[in-house]
Amino acid sequence: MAVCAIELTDSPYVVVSMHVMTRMSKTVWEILGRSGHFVPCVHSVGAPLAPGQKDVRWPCSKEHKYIVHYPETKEIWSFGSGYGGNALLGKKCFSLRIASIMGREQGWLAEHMLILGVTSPSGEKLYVSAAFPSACGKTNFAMLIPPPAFKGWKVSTVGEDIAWIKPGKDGRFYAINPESGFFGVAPGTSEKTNPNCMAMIKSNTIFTNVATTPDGDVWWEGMTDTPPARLVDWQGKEWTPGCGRKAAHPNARFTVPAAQCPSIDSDWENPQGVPISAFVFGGRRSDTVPLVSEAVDWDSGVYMAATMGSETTAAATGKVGVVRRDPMAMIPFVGYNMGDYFNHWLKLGRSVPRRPRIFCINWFRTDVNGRFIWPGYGENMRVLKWIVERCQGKGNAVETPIGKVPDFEDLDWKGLESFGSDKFKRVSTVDGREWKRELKLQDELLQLLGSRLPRELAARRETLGRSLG
Ligand code: TSX
Ligand code: MN
Repeated sequence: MAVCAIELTDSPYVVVSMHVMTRMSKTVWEILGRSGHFVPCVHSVGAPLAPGQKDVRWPCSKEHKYIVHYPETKEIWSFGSGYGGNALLGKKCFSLRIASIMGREQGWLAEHMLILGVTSPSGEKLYVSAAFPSACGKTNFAMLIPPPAFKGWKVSTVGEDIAWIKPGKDGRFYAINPESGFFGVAPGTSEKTNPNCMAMIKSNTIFTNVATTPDGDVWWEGMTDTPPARLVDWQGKEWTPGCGRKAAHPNARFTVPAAQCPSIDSDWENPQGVPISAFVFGGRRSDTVPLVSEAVDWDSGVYMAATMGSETTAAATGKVGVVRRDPMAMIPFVGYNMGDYFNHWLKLGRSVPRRPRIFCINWFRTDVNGRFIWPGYGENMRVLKWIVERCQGKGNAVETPIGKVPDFEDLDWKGLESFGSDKFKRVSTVDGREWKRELKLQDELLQLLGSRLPRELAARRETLGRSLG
């Protein structure tokens, strides 16, 4: 499924980062020969270093930034930005925006999804692909470590950001991770939230906009409970715990080879991809959306994915706590009309006989005091196990107007006996009043699509409205 691309850049930062993120090598020239096809990418930071300037931080243009994609000729031109997604053109620009156009033309999907494997104690292995908007812990989920009570269960990582998914000859979808590295958000990453990741970034890692310690190590908010007494912050200034500034930029990053991931899957570089049994869509919602639900069929699943949203967290842009719709976590990345994109999903799914089941998850329901009810992190394995069992035709579920959900008894609670059925109710009830309001909010998104809204999605909206009364 690989595609060749060539990026010209004036940034050494981009060169070394691309070496981690892609399979940059002489082999590309051999594959291309004299006439092979490649995606041409040009990048300039748009701000030359002054003669003799040795600043290790990269420059960028203050006035002009253009990140331009040409769907017809599949070209990418990026000017004026040094930031990852705008400069490492193989990532969002190519693997999602241009690739989504290629996928539409050629009958496959380029998705903003992690890919993970779940192995049960019996040795049976299933693959799951999942899409989350930002601030939902996608990288943490891709590298999940099951709780001690789940002896014999294993989660392995194929990718944590992008999946290319194609129909296989056996009637299943197969997915590859087109990248060879992880470009992850540093703040919040710790031994508690993602021990696999902390082990992974001990070597061969490029850190961007993090703080540094006097002994030359790195630090960011959330890495340890107590910050070091003295740091140099992400802008090179002296920093102490009480100074009132963030030590690391909130979007500080690590760039690390995927091969260093302790949970990397044995088939992560299989050129055939891995067979996908389930698509999972998530969001950050304090109410309404249950812990987990399964769509009744493909079209309902696409509706769920198309209307998924997250409550805003950072106050940087607009209000906190309002639902922002981000269908399939692809709003910034689909290279063509969004209605046509949903239609592509609907049609492609119909053409694949052994299409995956579709699930929707939400780790973020809160109680009356605003505290998270679900423990999250490794405990998400309980939800993942139910998803796997559903795919195997084993797990039990009860029907609700919005889809199938597990009863309390349908999840495995061993090792988490303190999480009683009343707490479970609070994370998983489907409230008719809340959902009627939710449908009204979803209408705002569907209306934006105008005449490009696929008939199937309009029909699903009608069905939901009727079943909620
Ligand atoms: O990544 C997260 N995941 C997925 C992990 C596999 N986060 C971090 C989100 C921001 C990037 C979560 N935060 C998750 C989660 O499942 N759940 C929560 C909410 C939460 C936060 C803190 C606690 C519990 C849940 N703390 C204690 O229980 C002590
Ligand atoms: Mn991403």
